[in-house]
Amino acid sequence: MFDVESIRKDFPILQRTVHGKPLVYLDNAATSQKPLAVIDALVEYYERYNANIHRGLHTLAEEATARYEEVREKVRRFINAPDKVSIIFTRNATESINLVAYAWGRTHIRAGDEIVLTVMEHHSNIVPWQVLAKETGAVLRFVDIDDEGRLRDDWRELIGEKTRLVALTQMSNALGTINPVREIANAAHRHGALVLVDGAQSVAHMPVDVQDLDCDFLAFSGHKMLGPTGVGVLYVRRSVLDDMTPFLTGGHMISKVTLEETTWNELPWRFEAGTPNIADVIAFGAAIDYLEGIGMDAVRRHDEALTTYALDVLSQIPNLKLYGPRDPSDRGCAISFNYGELHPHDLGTVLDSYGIAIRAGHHCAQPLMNRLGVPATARASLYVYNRREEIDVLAEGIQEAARFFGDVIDARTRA
Ligand code: C6P
Repeated sequence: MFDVESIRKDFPILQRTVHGKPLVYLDNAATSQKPLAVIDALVEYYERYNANIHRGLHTLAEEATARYEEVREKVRRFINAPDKVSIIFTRNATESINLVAYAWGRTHIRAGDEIVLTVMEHHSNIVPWQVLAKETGAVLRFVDIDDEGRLRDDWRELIGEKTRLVALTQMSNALGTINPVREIANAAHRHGALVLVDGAQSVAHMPVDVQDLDCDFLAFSGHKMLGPTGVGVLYVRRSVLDDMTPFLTGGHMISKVTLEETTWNELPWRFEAGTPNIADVIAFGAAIDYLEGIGMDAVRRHDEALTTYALDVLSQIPNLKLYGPRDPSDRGCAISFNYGELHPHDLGTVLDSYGIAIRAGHHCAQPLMNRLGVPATARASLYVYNRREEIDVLAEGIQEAARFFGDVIDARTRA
């Protein structure tokens, strides 16, 4: 049974006040809060078995190695990857995508090849491909969106004989849109192209199954799904992984080094150079346990119900423009909006004074903002511990801010 009140008790930060008001945390698309189980796992590692992994023969090193590698298996299960060696730990989704651009892109993309992206991508899924395209002479093509922020059907024409890679987000961080990844992957594969899914938002909010999506790469971050910062995941289809060259080189990713040459370590350690983020990976395992305890279907149902409520309440505020699909079943719970001429930064600052944390800005999606014709939006993004009352507080806060700035503008006009 999904019980938001008992979930809230697991998150110590939700007890705090901000500017004398109870914290209303609605910036989950940026990073989520952490349950005690995750915080405890971090403390336990440093208090009881802090050691480097894969190197030492002593007890602490063996314990740390076992706990770290257990998380690889947990991640495999969580996204239903067929093979544990397909799971590579990175620092974040951004690094995961860069790893693909370097370790696969540089050896597989040539002048004239096409990489298909969408206009709703986060900068992390645009910039690495721009850099690669500049280096190789490849061409980037972008799928456009319709008025509700859904992908237009033009991907059917854009994906063709020249396409080598289709890289797209499964859930937009700025519009909430959930994209038809499986259908797009089928089209890409028919043309011999690979598919990279940016799962930075989706993996935290809905069941994601790489076999079902039939993707070749899936990139995501632990910190948006209750885990600590500093842990990312890259899933790579096994047959593709065998054909990739290392990204970062140095310790831990080698098998044998002489003064003349080096042979690589086995998969997946070949792609994890240097001492990894041991403590945070182990605590990320606790985050996965926590989410599995709730159940990802239940997480999705909660998100959808709360999004339905939020869209309903927010759409009743005059002058408030909502972005993204109106049908909650087509979207996640990152809800972007603008109020009249009010700058989202001003709105965000006033909301903060009421204890409400939202994000205001371009959400690292400047091409999308250009496409929408706005410099920025305000964004409220929800998660497992949010409840309806907080949406009401948000709606009240927006209206208070509107009154405040309305009065300021009136006073200026009178002066
Ligand atoms: N979006 C947001 O406030 P990192 O920073 O590497 O953990 O995640 C990057 C990233 C990639 N793709 C999508 C769809 C994302 O939403 C993000 C992170 C945050 O929207 C921080 S900019």
